[in-house]
Amino acid sequence: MKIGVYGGTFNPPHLVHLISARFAMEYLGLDRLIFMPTGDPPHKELPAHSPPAQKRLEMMILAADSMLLPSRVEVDQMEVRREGKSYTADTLSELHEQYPDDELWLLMGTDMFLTLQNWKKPETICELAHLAAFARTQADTGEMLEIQGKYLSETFGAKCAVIQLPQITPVSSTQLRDLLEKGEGREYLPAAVYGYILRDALYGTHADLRNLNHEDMTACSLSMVYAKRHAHILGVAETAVDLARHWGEDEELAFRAGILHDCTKYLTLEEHLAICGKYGMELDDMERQSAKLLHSKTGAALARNLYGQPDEVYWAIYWHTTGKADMTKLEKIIYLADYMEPNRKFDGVEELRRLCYEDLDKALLLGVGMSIEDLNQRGVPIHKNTQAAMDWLLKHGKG
Ligand code: DGI
Ligand code: FE
Ligand code: FE
Repeated sequence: MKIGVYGGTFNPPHLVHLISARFAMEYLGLDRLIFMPTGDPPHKELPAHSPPAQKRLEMMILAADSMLLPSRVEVDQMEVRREGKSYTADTLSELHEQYPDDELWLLMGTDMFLTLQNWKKPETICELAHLAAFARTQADTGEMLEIQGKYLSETFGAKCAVIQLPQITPVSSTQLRDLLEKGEGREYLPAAVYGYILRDALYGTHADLRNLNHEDMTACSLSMVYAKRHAHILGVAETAVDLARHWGEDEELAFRAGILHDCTKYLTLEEHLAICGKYGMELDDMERQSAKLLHSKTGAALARNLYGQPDEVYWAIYWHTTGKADMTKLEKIIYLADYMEPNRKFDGVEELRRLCYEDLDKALLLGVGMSIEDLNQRGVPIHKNTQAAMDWLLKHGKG
């Protein structure tokens, strides 16, 4: 197996890192890629106000996840966890023990490549891994890299490759930090990383989480969930706005409820219970045992208490999983948008989509009915609010 090892401070990780990584995987034919955020970097001090290693690690995890290659790309915590200064030679030794039969490729920027002889134990590095330097600009391609490659191979037996990156708008982490402080730069970041930065007010950003514009609210929401759910969340927001327009409901509230509805989807049961406890939410026995049932409640709680959303948004999120008797128009819209946004694929979804624009209650009856059938088939107990939604629709709806 060929494994790429991409180290760096990732302060913050940005799109040029990801594009470089993807390009290296293709160019070198890597089976896997390991991002290795540094803990305490030996070659330079981190600039003032840099987030601690743990936060850089969390941002790197979000960035790597956004590549949507979960079985091939991972983030290793070895250097972040290691006490004291971290050296690449030590890291490679440890990786070599983990992967004795695999071919390691150390990926790095040209500045690193050109100074490799000054690192700790360059001979060990060159023995344990091949080297790949990213050439970002035309100037990088020049003689210097070739001469350095030759020098490293003659001196340390290194095997080197130069990866000429495609034309990309170059941005350095230094430039990016300056931009972020001025409220700019989000186009250089995966949305989830930008959202993480806003939520934590990193790099001098100072977003008011209770008054976010659409773009920033989207970034914050996406930063809270795995990337595989991003398309669904965006689809729900878009579909909810469309349904709101069709049915004369408030499009702004529909957007906010849609974009935030699943923001707590991947919390653990303990985390859900902590949030419910914090905001004094009453739970029944079934809810206390089910993260799936709780994510709508905790999503609502954070929408209100973290993102300053009004009651309408709170309740639309609160009821989006089970539904309930006598739902408001916005509640119906979010429930249905969640059910049939464009990424949902199941038998009957087309019919449900059509009904949503014809009769909300009929659509709801179909949706809740399918849910109950599905839960029954899987032997999952029906929550009383799901049943109450059904009963109400049968009595009052046009079923
Ligand atoms: O969060 P999404 O996946 O987008 O969709 P959702 O909020 O409708 O959640 C669906 C999950 O919730 C699904 O795994 C089943 C669960 N669920 C929905 N209704 C009930 C339920 N679980 C139980 N136990 N009882 C219900 O009535
Ligand atoms: Fe949900
Ligand atoms: Fe959802």
